[in-house]
Amino acid sequence: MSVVGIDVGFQNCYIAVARSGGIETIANEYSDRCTAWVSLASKNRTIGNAAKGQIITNFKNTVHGFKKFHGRVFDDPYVQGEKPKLPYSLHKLASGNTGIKVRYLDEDKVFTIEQVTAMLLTKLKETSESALKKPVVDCVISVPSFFTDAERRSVMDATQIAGLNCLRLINDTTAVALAYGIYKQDLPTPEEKPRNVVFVDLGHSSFQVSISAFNKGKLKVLATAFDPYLGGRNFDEALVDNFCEEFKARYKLNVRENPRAILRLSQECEKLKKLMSANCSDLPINIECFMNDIDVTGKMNRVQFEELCAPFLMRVEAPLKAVMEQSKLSRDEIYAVEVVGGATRIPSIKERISKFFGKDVSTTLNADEAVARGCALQCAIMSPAFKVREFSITDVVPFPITLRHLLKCEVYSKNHAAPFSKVITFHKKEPFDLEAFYSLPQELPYPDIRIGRFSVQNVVPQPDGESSKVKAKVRINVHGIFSVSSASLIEKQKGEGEDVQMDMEPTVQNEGRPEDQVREIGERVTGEKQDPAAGGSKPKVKVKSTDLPVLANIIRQLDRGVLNDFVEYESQMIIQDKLEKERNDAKNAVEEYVYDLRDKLCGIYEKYTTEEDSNRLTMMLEDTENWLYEEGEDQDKQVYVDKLEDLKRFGQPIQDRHREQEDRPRAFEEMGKKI
Ligand code: ATP
Ligand code: K
Ligand code: MG
Repeated sequence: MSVVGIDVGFQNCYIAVARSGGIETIANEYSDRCTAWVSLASKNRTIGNAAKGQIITNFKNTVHGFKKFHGRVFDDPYVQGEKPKLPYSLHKLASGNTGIKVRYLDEDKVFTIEQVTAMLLTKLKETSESALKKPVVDCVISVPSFFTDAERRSVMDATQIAGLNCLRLINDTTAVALAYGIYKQDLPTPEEKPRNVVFVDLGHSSFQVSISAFNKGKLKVLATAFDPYLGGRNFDEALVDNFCEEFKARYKLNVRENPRAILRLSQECEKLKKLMSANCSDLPINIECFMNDIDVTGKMNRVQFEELCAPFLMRVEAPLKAVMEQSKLSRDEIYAVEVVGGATRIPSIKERISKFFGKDVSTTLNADEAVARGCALQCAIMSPAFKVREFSITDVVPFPITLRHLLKCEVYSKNHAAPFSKVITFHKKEPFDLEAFYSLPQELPYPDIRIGRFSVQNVVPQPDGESSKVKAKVRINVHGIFSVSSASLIEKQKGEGEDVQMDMEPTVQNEGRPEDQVREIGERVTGEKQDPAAGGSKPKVKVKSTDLPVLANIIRQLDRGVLNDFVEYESQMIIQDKLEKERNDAKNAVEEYVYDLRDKLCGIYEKYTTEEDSNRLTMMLEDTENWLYEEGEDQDKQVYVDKLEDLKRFGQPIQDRHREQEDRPRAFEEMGKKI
């Protein structure tokens, strides 16, 4: 069983794995991070860092910045706001969801967001597999703490398309908290006052803050707060806007109309932004042949940058304030403020955080890798094959959830512990629907508050015609996803008396539970089933319980049949990529052979061939080289394999004669040693 943690960032993805030595992050062929880019082309896909190289030549089919399209409809204000900024096209799917339109295999194709993320996950899976040298299936993946049900379900579908088994979707800041706490030897004992630590993650697209209370062997998230639309990209965009205006004035260039130029400018602005984190003085931006063969230059310093980005810098405080208010802690009860995420390297961000809490921020964790490490640790905890310290995590519900039948009742309040199950009792004579939705529209990152409709089926009256008692179990699972997970009809056995309840609505009682209407069941992360009937202290009443089917109709969820088709299609694309790679490798082998042999014919092979043979072979090599640029440019793999065979028929004898000659003195030497 593999132990893998994946941080799927808006810009950067990291993988951490457990090996015998502990948790380590792994690198792909380019670097320790995998850029969240996917490029589609006429023969294959390029995913990760290599895709970034495609943006200039294939920008319309090179997809990035798609993480926050999960669970969102095309008409969503955020999606509409992003649309004009993207070099690729978005498409409204029949379901209303956001799709991505590209050319792939010389056809117009629309991919769902789940498919695009699955492509990225396929790459991350392959990277993990080549590092671990075994198949990777089980993993833990991070999501922003503010991801709603629709977003989480969508990410889960993506993991399934990629052939991964996600044991847990863990919130970014919770993963960081785990990475912080698990190795700490000096945490307070369970009886002592916990140690409260603030975790701040400012990534490329979003800002997340949480407070966790630590005791030995456990952490409890107290509160989370966020600005889902504040991240490093805002600072890049501010710089891009600034230079677009400047270049318009100075060079009369309309940069906005040229997607390629915008992409290049964005990259340069990001570099400039990073340089400004380490440097106060004027820093240059230079782009050669930017547009219309014009070279452009500009400059900026940190003071100007902060002025330009003041509206974004101002937004840092609100989530910090919100998280403190929710936790009801005072500032002197905060032990440390740990910051991670690339954009916390901006000095004035750090200053603002530190000023707010009245203490220096700590950077004891690796700002880039902490999330992935936390994910891998969670995976190790959940894996029976791996021994790690016991460490229990209690997370929180980010948005309050209400269930409506005839009346509304809030089943999960904000910051309610998660994962968590509750049992709600209804008195019904017929099947009924429960609508789940988020209680506070103003807190949600998008306008649609619905979660789904759950139909409790097969409900019948009691034999005496009275209402039946129906127990429905609602839960927030390990992924932070809500559902009405099961229901049962409780039939009174003859002779058992119980008052018939007249009200048809559940009364939610989170504490005190006078009539046991709602029973809370704390859930363990191990996922073991808990008996909803266990733990009650009432005298035993003899009842017969019949399971009732619950039909779930989830908002914006990918159709299950379609999901299976996508699983199939992803594996076809993987095969296609593999075949294309083999074809390219075969072609490269011909090219390499040509160059190698030509060099050697005028060098070390010279004395092993006649001048005539050598000339003929050189001609052949030259013909092949030309062929590779003309009709040989794009052939099937077998054509290249045959071509190489052809060349080898002439080249190999020379090579053999050379090797024989080389080996001879060595053989004598060996013999000499033996004698
Ligand atoms: P998200 O968490 O929003 O999904 P992500 O995880 O991909 O995004 P990170 O990798 O944490 O984001 O951070 C990337 C951001 O950090 C980019 O905007 C990048 O420009 C910025 N960044 C990285 N290094 C620096 C630096 N030295 N100074 C300023 N910004 C930086
Ligand atoms: K990241
Ligand atoms: Mg991140």
